Amino acid sequence: MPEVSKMKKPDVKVVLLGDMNVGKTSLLHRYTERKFRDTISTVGGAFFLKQWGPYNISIWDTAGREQFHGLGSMYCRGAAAVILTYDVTNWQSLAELEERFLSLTDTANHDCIYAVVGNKADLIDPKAQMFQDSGGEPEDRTELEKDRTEPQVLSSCPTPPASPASPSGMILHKPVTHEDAVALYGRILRYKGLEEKSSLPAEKMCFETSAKTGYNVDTLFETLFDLVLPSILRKRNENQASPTVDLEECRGKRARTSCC
Ligand SMILES: Nc1nc2c(ncn2[C@@H]2O[C@H](COP(=O)(O)OP(=O)(O)OP(=O)(O)O)[C@@H](O)[C@H]2O)c(=O)[nH]1
Ligand SMILES: [Mg+2]
Repeated sequence: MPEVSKMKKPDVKVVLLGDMNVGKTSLLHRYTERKFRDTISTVGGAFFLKQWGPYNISIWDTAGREQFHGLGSMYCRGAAAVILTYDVTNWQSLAELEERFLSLTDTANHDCIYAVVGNKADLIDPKAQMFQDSGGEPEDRTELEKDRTEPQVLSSCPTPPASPASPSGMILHKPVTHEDAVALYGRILRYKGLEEKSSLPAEKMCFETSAKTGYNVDTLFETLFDLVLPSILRKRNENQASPTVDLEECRGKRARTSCC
């Protein structure tokens, strides 16, 4: 684990939220490592630092499993952007965003940006299926809490999806339309007390991605990074107006004074 005092300080925080199995960890792997690799269900959370121009952005991957639900609002504290992720083949995963995850964002910044992201588009959209990631260099990544980075042995029985069972016991996998996602985005704005007219439009903030092929993954993260720049600048201005005390520096000074 890197020494915390030597780590670059993140200027801003972006958080991935959503039900288990929707592909949050896979999206982050695709973006940072340009790979789709086997995952196991996340425990707790982990962050990855991304240098964006002169700024450092921490991207937080969180656990979707119910047992970690309580941690969600802690991860969202002070977030400048939240990526509300669902699985396009699983309607319940979209419903869960509203029922279980939206309230966790109450601790985010007042000007937090919300993206609604339908992952696994390769399963329903030939465009996403045929997409080929043009590559790029993998990112240096920093992990605070190691969750599941060891490659998992390929299994014919992946983590079961968090879908409800029908009365007959069949798993329900009703696909989600883009209109469903747009409607949810509208309800998120209402929940936040925001006017649609003065907010970022749903067309810009509802994405369909595939962590498997890389479809729309760079567009998602980089659109958000551009959108959080004003938040970074505001934070820097606030810090300049009321500078914080650097404890390390103080300790150093005190030590120097006492030994002279
Ligand atoms: N076809 C397809 N499968 C995907 C995609 N993204 C993820 N998966 C698969 O979905 C399963 C869950 O992916 P994860 O990335 O672990 O999901 P998660 O949201 O991080 O789940 P938790 O950590 O439990 O919250 C794995 O079997 C992935 O291989 C995708 O874009 N397309
Ligand atoms: Mg995960």
